[in-house]
Amino acid sequence: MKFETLAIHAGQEPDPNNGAVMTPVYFTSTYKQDGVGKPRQGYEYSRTSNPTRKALQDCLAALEGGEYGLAFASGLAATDTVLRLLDAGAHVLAGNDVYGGTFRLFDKVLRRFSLDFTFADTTDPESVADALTPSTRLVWLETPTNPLLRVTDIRAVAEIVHAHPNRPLLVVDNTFATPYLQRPLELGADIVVHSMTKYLGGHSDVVGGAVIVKDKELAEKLFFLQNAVGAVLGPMDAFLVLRGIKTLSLRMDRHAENAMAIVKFLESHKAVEKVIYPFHESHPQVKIAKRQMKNGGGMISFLHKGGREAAVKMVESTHLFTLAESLGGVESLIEVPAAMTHLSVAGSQLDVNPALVRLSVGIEHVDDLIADLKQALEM
Ligand code: P1T
Repeated sequence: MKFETLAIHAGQEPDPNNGAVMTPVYFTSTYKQDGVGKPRQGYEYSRTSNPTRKALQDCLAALEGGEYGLAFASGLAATDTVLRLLDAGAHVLAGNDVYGGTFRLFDKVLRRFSLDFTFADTTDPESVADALTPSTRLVWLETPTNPLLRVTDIRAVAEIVHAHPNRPLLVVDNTFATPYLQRPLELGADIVVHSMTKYLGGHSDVVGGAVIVKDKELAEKLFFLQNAVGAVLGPMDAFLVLRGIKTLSLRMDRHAENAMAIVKFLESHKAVEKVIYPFHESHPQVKIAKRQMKNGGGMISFLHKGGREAAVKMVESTHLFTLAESLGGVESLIEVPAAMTHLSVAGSQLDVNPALVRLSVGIEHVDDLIADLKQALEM
């Protein structure tokens, strides 16, 4: 079946008890057993498994072209659980432009558990090859990255990583693209991670994370960790994400259509130094982006010519674009990453230009969005 059909039906059947078309929200922590050690339909306890969460997990697996999906309480909980596949002493090679919270988890938390991290420019497959060490067990990519929208050739990096004698795991955080635009498992990645808080949920009303894999053995390790660590998604949140996913394709098409028009507006505005968008001709990896993504997505970053102060003034002057962290909802958001979502990378190798403005372009009418940006740029 095609993506749009899977988004509505995968993992979801009318309820066998009463025919309810929408997946019920199973608010239960535990399940009656028919005898000692005889759970019904495999459900024992909701940290381990819950039917609403299972429907979402199965849907996610189908959308990413994987076999197994796992849902977590947040994107970072998903990331943390994946990193727990590793043993102390392992080296992780990560992209040098990742979400500030991912960097903070790696640098400030997981280093304390004797994992070693280095950050490299993954848009250049050669730098990945150079940065692999005999201890590398995992390579972590975002593409497009947050907030610079850099694009990594997943297939090229997968070939390099898998040719290494350790065969490290290649993980792709697919939050910005979503499986509608890009399917990393089909390009050679071993694990896909999402912040479902963003486009998958799509309505800024839920925090959640996901992990999707193809390999059975890897899935067994991850299901063990999901249960043993316990950072699971609750049933109400699973329902909200299931509902959000049903319109993912429509939303992503409109996000991208609006973003393209806004890119055109921004590039011709005198207060804008540089516009960054994966499908724009000036983007250094535009060819790769067009090869591995269906459209350019809904995220735009741009440098304000007036520097930090002008950027701050501008984001404080919009009316429709809400000044807020996060992204991927139907409503448009605006922020200054250096002072907000990426504050935790300040002073590190991942430092972000303070004049950078990030837009999460919503699905409002594009004329209203452009008018709002115009008045804010011209305040
Ligand atoms: O917020 P959470 O659901 O825990 O997801 C973390 C995360 C992981 N990966 C990417 C690419 C992300 O963008 C995020 C969260 N990002 C923001 C909150 C933000 O505004 O950039």
